[in-house]
Amino acid sequence: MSGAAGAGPAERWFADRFGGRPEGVWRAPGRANLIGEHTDYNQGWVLPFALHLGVTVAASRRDDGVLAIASRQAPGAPVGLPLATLVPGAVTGWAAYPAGVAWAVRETGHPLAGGASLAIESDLPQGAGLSSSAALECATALALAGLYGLDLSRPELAALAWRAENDFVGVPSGIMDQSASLLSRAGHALLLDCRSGETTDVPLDPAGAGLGLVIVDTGARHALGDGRYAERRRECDRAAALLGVTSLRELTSPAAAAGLADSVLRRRARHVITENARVQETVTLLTGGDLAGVGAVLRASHASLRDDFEVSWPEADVAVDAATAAGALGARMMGGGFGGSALALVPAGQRAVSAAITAEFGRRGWPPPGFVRAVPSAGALRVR
Ligand code: GAF
Repeated sequence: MSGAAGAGPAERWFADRFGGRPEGVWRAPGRANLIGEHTDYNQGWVLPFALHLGVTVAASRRDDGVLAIASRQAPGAPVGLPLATLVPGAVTGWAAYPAGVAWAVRETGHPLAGGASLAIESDLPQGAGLSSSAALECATALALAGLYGLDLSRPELAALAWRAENDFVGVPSGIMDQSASLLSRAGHALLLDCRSGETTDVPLDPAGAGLGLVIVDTGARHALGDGRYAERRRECDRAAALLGVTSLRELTSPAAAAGLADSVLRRRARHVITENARVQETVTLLTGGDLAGVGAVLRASHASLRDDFEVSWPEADVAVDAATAAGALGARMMGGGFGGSALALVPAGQRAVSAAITAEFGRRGWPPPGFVRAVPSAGALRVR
């Protein structure tokens, strides 16, 4: 494990900023999404898995009612926020995420009386579409629950981390990322039914299948709050309303989208309907031990995200095409879109795919992409 995976770096950072030893250390992973993109806020299915990279929070209670936060990725004096002043919109920038979680915890009736000191350390690249924000929220939620002995289940913690992001920070995300970070099991992907909240662990063992899952950080940065993600959400809601259903999840046949006169809404609905079917297909393949068969499903997902949902971006399209041409079984863009990472399913130990993607980027004068081997890992936990 790299960087901040153990308790040590966060504990040292805590000692540096606040002095002494923290009461505990908690860690929450980022996520990759195998399949099920832009389906969570349509009440559909997603199939993400936790990464080995994540955010670690070393924390102690305080007695002055202040939330003091220091991030090693944003050096400077700790940010000090009196808990009583936490209201949506009051905090901006990275500190809004942990502050939003403290706000959400208090909103559920747990006062966190004395406040807390949080020292944050991360080995997740930011803006790479690997859910660094959700990992920060989930590590903070787990830390505050641990410090104050709060009786909150994992799904409840995911819900309040999601609430922090939506209602405090003001980013209209779905529940996938927080669920993946808190509920995943090592060696498995997490099948989440976003309508019922029901989860199922689905075996995902690339190495055992002689394959590898590679994350390609395209270097193009994205922000969920830039308006385009929210626009997609509005389009989906509008399509569902016009089709007379409470959510696009209710529709199972792509033919249902044909009832929409507006060609943009028709394509948005078609993506959601076919993507939900691809999640089911992927689960069937994985359950039957056919990870290689998932390659074709990943390729179809990318085409749908590119052509129907229109959330792909040039670097992702080039990475996916180059990966496939160089021998990947399948590849697709990942996450909200407009920047971030792609995911490729490759034969184990194959360097041809990353070499081909790097060469294509170079040909276009783009900076070389980053590569991370994605290992389906455990969800958030107390490290010490
Ligand atoms: C982002 C959001 F945070 C998720 O909720 C999900 O909608 C995803 O984009 C798209 O599938 O990661």
